[in-house]
Formats: sequence, structure tokens, C-alpha cells
Amino acid sequence: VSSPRRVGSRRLLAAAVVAGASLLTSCSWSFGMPSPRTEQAGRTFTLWQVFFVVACIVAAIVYGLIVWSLVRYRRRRSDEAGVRGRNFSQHVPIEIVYTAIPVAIVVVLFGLSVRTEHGVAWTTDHPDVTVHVQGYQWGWRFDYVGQGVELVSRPSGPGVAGPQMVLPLGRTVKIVLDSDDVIHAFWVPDFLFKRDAIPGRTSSFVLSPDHAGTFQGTCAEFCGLNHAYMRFSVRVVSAAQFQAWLASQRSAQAAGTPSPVPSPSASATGAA
Ligand SMILES: [Cu+2]
Repeated sequence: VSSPRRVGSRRLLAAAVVAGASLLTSCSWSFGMPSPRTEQAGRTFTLWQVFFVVACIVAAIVYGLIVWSLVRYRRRRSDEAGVRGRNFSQHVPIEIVYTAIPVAIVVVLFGLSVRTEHGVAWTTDHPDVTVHVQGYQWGWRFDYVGQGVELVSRPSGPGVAGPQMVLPLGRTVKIVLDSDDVIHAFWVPDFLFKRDAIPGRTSSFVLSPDHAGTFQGTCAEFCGLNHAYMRFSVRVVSAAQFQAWLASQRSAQAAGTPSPVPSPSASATGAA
């Protein structure tokens, strides 16, 4: 026969389980992260999912134990006044467990982070396309190395669309990044990637776009008055479309025609 107190605790537990389950099912497995649009972003995304799930499990255990202790060992009306609970200062098995488990968690997460970082920071001397990206106050220069194609921002300001970098789907793109004046940062949220452009220092990384579409990018380092307008976009198209685009840009630039700049409405976010 259950005592009324037991029934009360069980109801509380059932309510907590129902609340937790509905909270979990209501959110997606992205846990608020934008969907990854490059192969490298996929790695970052998976790591984020692992960290989030592990954090949820740890939080459930910690908060569960706190609530359970509060309910199970709360002071009751029937308790004699002034009587204290059993007191002990150490419990070796518990101490070993609560030291070993967190250390194991940290070691595993550290190992996964190192592996992901290697994958994301990997670069190559033989990419399919190399784009030299230069940040300057207040715009971007995209030079397709060896292709005779260069895109440059128009003078930036409110309502002025930034340049659009076109990249081939499923190819290895090496970005060689530097700055002409102060520190800028190349950031494309959908690529889950950001890298500082530091004057006097060249850094490179590889992007392998695995989704077609147009993705917004911006400078993510406060760099002066028009920092807020230092936008650009990245359009990922098929390899054949990319080659056609390169050829049209090459002939237009050779003829001295300025490269077409996307209108602000045409460069809205989202997949094609
Ligand atoms: Cu900037």
C-alpha cells in the first residue's frame, strides 16, 4: 500500500518526465544551430549536437538529484524538532565515481573537438578553386586566383548590396584570407565558420560547399564607420554553371564592363 507522500512524489516525477519529453520533442535536433551548408560545417554541426546532448544528460542527472534530495529528505511535520539528519564527511566510492565520470566526459569531448578542428582547419595545396579574399575598409575583394576574375565591393553604405562570391558545388575551394588595413572577419553563418582577416598575416582554409543556394556573409569584427555595411553573399551553383559564370566574368572584365552586382532583394538568404 502506497503512502500519500509516495503517491505525491510519483506524480511529481511523472510530471517532470512528461515536461522533459515534450520539451525534447518540440525542438529539432539542430538545437538552434543553422543547417550546415559545407562539408566542414557538417563536422562542426555534429560536434555541436554531441555537446548539446551530453550537456542535457548531465543537467538531467544534476537537477534530478537536487530535486530528488529536496523531496526525499525534506523536513517533515512528523520530524522531531531539533533532531538532525545523519551526517557523514566522506564516502570514497561516491567520490571516485563523481571524479572519474566528469574526467571521462571531458577527455572524450576534448578528443572529439580536436578531431573536428583538424577536419575544419584542414587545407590543401591542390584545391579545385582558390579565391584570394581581402577585407578592407569597408568592403571585400574576391580574386579568383589564376582565373583573371576579380570582384570588388561598391562603396559601402545603407542599401548597397555587397559583392557575390560564386562557388562550385561539391568542389574543394581554398580561401586565402588577408586584410589591407585593420582587422576584419570573414563570416558566413550558414557555413558555421568565421575567420579573422589580419593585416600582415595570411590565413587559408578550405570550404567544400555541399548545398546549392545563396548564403549571406558579413564582416564580424568591428572595423570602423561602415562596418555594418560590409556585407557579401556566397552563391553555390553546379560545377558546370560555375565554369560558365567564370567564362562570362572573364570576358566581361576583359572588355572592361563592371561585374554585375546583385540587388539587395535578389541576394536574400535561403537555398535556391
Ligand atoms: Cu570589416
